[in-house]
Amino acid sequence: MQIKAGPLLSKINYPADLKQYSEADLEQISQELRQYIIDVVSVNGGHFGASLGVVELTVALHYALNTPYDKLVWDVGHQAYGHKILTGRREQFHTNRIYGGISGFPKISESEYDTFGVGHSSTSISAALGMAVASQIKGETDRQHVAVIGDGAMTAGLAFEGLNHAGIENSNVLVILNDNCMSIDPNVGALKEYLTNITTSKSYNRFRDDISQVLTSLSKLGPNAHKYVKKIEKSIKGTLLKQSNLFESLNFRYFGPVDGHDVKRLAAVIKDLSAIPGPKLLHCVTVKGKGFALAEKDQTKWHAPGLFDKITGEIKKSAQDKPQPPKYQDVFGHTLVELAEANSKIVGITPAMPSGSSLNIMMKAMPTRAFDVGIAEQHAVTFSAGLATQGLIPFCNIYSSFMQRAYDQVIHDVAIQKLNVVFCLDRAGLAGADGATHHGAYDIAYMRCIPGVTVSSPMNEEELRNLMYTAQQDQAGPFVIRYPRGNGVMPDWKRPFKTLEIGKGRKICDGEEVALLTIGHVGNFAVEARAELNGEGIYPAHYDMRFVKPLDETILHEVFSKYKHIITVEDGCLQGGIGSAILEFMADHHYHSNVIRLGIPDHFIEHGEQPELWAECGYDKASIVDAVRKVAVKRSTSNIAG
Ligand SMILES: Cc1ncc(C[n+]2csc(CCOP(=O)(O)OP(=O)(O)O)c2C)c(N)n1
Repeated sequence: MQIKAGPLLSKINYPADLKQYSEADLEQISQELRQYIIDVVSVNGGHFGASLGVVELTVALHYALNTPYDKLVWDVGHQAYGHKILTGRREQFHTNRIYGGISGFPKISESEYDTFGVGHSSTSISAALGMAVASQIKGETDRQHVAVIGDGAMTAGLAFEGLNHAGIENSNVLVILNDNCMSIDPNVGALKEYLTNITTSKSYNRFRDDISQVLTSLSKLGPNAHKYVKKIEKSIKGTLLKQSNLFESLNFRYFGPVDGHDVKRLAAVIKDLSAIPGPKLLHCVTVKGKGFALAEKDQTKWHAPGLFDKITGEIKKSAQDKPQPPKYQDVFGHTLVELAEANSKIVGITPAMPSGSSLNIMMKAMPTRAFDVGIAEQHAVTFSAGLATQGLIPFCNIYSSFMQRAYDQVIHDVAIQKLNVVFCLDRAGLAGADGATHHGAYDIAYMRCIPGVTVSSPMNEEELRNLMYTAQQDQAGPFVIRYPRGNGVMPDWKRPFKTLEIGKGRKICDGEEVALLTIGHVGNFAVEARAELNGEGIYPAHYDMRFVKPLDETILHEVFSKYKHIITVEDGCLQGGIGSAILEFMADHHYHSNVIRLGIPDHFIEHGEQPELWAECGYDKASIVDAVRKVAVKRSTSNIAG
């Protein structure tokens, strides 16, 4: 459905069109841009509050800078909808995050205005610095390089690595700190408190007013501008900045805090800052969800609310006539509290995803035993390792794709020391509309090669509970439990705990000729496929492997002895996945069966609904049916229970 833009916005296809308008029009343009985002996201879904919060900043940046010559890097990129709309993609914006449509994040291959592909946080300063140093080397010293980073993203170590380096390179980097006090959930940590202090401090506010006056007059001063800035800076440093400023101490010139919703002033400040060489930081205060009252009020809920009625604000839920199975994340959240009530050693850790992982359930029930550590996956893992050295049992919950950040910590800090950390990897497998940056495609491969790590995946809610129960009893080193985004299959999921034998899978049914070996939730696709195949007189066996490592060798010996064709199914990359592990087993034990592997192929999978992506990759129910049909011999009756 095509949505109509307002009268000014509809004439803006590129930043050059925006620049035709006078400063006096910028407020109306911002308003129209905000409305357009509301109109489209309400019927299409996607991230919401973050883009609303930077509408004015987006307009000001494209008005003041010379994009795409000047390089603009958005951190995370979930706030870049306004940027997309102003840079040639207004007409396609209704396809945002839809299969085959534009990406929900900036992407180099999509537009020359997208200078850097993002999705994972806190990369913008390093990337912008790389671009700035490249410009310097190429002699393009008039080019600006701007990183827009949120206060949440600023909590990551990577952001500080970028600041630390930028502070000694004399290149043109402007960091715009978009401070809205929010991550997805309320932002956490000492840095947040520091930023709040600056924002509310009287002396800094006076400083802000002084600097604003200087900057306003600067544009009229032309080439002598630097001299004046230096002079003013010196006097300010001598007085106001006596209370030391974190960014100043890293050699950045700090400006702000400024009102991030005053578009005219922002445009003027950004223009003026462009005239100052070297590393600079503009502290910009915004409200997440600005302009949509409900989103301003409940910022976590409106981070990515799904479809909603833009007039009433009612979030649309599909009506279901019977009880639905819960989300895996909620089974994790409730089960962890249940386990922690019985075992005082259990603690919970999340790097900035309390709502997304449902660790917020434990944070509420047991605030002293559950920790949101900020967007800091590496720290989350090593912090968990430290807790484990003291005999606690950390359940460290990290989205599979974000865990990629903390790989060395898993090996170096946890596995080599054989520490008992339980890693719960949420969003394992194809994650859906967030696309390639967010799919949890690699964890089976990257975890199973580490010595001493148990790697498991539940086929349903009960198995998830039992794996968590087993993991806290197991004292044999790191224990990984991977599970997907979305719902399980058991409305009646709260069953009594059972200890599972490590490295033991289960036979779901015997069969003829063909055996399906599945890991995790995709086992349910195989159950559905079998039902269809049975109707055609085809009877594959089915085993839920449950553990990738250690592999159930008893099952594998049985399968390789009994079946001609073995089809492995996994919601993970084929290279190095469980199918690969089974091929290794086959070679090591000199079996010669026909092994067919279904899983994620060796290229990056874009965005779309999960079922669309499962089908594309060839491991949804229909693909399993096809794979079995190709090798199986039909018969009309069977004495084998399906
Ligand atoms: C490495 C990594 N961890 C976690 C996330 C999930 N995530 C997406 S947006 C976000 C919050 C970012 O907060 P902030 O930078 O302040 O931006 P805001 O949404 O407030 O505008 C988080 C935690 C991510 N994208 N990347």
